[in-house]
Formats: sequence, structure tokens, C-alpha cells
Amino acid sequence: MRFLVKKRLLLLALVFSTMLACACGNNHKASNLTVDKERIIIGFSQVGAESDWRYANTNSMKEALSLSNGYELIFDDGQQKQSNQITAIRKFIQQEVDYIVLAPVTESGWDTVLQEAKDANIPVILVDRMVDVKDDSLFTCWVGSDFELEAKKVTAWLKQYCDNEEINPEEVHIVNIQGNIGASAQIGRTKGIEDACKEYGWDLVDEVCGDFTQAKGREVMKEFLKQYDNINVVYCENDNEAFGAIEAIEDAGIKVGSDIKNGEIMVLSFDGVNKTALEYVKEGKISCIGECNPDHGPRVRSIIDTLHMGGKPEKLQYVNESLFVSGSNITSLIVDGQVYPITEITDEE
Ligand code: GZL
Repeated sequence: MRFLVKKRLLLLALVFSTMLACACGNNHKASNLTVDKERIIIGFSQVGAESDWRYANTNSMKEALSLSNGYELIFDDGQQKQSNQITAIRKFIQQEVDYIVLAPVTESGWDTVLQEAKDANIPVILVDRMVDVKDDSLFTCWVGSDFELEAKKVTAWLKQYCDNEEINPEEVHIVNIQGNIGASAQIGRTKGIEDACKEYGWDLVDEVCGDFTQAKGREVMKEFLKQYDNINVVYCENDNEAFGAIEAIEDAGIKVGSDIKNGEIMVLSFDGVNKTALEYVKEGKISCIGECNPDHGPRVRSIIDTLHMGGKPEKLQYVNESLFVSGSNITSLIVDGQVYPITEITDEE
């Protein structure tokens, strides 16, 4: 009898433990769901992968919005096409993400799709470039650079340099290799050089789009050298274009450098993200770089966390930026009445 009781008890224990395991198992699944539910899901539409700056910006976002930090980032590379970015945003809406982050390739053409995101109650955070929309409630926050200020700093440096070297304004002949036409960075940097040429009396020989890429920058510079024989300053709207322009200038047997009174061609640029660009500054191949800070990830993370806790972050958030030079005796600049420091690139970098 005892044996029989024992057997039944064992059977009961077996059934009970199986039930317990299932219950735990389900609880385990439930806890997974609980964890997933807590994770913040973000759809990020990036411009593309056209430049070193863009890689650095993408890395900054992926590092800040990582799984280990409690985020699930759905990344889409727009390949520099607005139609791809609009498709990605619509996909994020269908996936019911918690937030959409957009780095818009150009400023115009976003009203409709951002209205769809608003109707779906999904906050949109802009990074890097701005959008030109009728209703600015279509985006919650923007993190990026003051591109016109970047250009004012670079042109103020050139003005200071010309004054120090006693170079007359009419002796300065500039070509501008522009970024993607319609991108905030292009709009601000082009406005900066055009205003400076008017203000200081420099000759703006020509402006052509270089797509923010090295290959296009080289092609445009090659064409400029065929068309014009008086160029002594090349204003590149990013470093990758500058790398291409330097290749074309050196292929034509001309020296790049700041000694424009003795036949060198000066190269000015923007970004200062990768080592080659800073090397070129040290070597004097690029005379001055307007820093463009790609590190938007931490700010976007803080904006999302604030929103998630019901807070109201600053709508427009500008990143701090400097100017990279080497060997010039200009140590600071005054732009619009404000003093800006200059970062001297030395071997210690
Ligand atoms: C600037 C960014 C620009 C960079 C380029 O914030 O939009 O786009 O200057 C990049 O390098 O391609």
C-alpha cells in the first residue's frame, strides 16, 4: 500500500512540477514580452553613406540608441534619395514605432509624410539638416549645426588671413564646390561664401554641386581648372569634396597651399571628422576647416528619454563647433560680435 501511495505521490509531484515549469515558462515568455514592451522602438531614416561625416553621424546614433541602452533602432539608409526616406517613414508608421528620427536629405517636400506621422501620434525628431514645412508642429525637436555660422567662421578666417598677408580683395578668385543642392548644409555654406564675397569684394568665379562626395569633387575641380586660369581659392562644402579637389589640382601640376600670392591654390573645407582631413590641415593642404560636429546620438537619446517621461525638450538644439587650422597666427575670430576659439592642429592631435 505504502508503495502505491508513494507512487501516486510521485506522479502528483511530477504533474505538479510540469505544470509549474509551464507556468514559469509562460511567465518567462511574459517577462520577455515585458522587457520588449519596455524597450523604446525608434525608426531612423538616414540621408545615406555619402561621406565620412555621415558614417560618423550614423555611428553616433547607433552607439547612443543601442539595445544595451534599452532601445531598438530600426535603421534605413536613404541612399541620398528623398523618395527612399519617405518610404522608410511610412514603413515606420506601419510598424507603430515609438519615435521617428529623420536626417532629411533636402529641406523641402516633407509636409505630407510628416503629417501622416503626426496623425499616427508618432513624434518626429530631426537631426543634422532642417525641413521647410508650413507647420513646425510636424516635428518635435531638431539637433544640428548652424551652417551659416560655420561659413561665417571660415570666411572670417580667410578675411583675417588676407589682411595679415596684405592680399587685396580683388586678387582673391574663389570657386565653390557645393553640397547636395537644397540640403541645409549646402544652403547655409553657400549663403556664407556669397555674402562674404559681396561684403569683402572677393571674386566668386563659379559655383557647382559636388554632391558632398570625393569623386564628384574631383570631377568638378577638373572642369573648373579647364575653364578658369585665375582660381586661387577653392571653397569645398565638405572634406570629401576637398579630397577630390586636391587630387585634381595636384594632377594638374599645381601646388595646394595658402601661399596664393605665389601660385598656390588654397583649399577651405567643412566637417573635420576624419584623420585625413586633419592631416591635410597639419600639412597645409587644407588651410582651414569649419568643424561640423556629427555627434548627435547622445542628444537625440536625451530628447527621447525626456519625451518618454512626459517632458518637453528644447525644440532647436545646436551642437558646439570650432575651426581647425595649422600654423596660421590667427588664434580667435570675431563673428557677429561674438568671439570664437580656433583649434590649432598640431602633431599632438
Ligand atoms: C552637415 C551634413 C553634411 C556634411 C557632409 O551637417 O549634412 O552632409 O557636411 C554630409 O559631409 O554629406
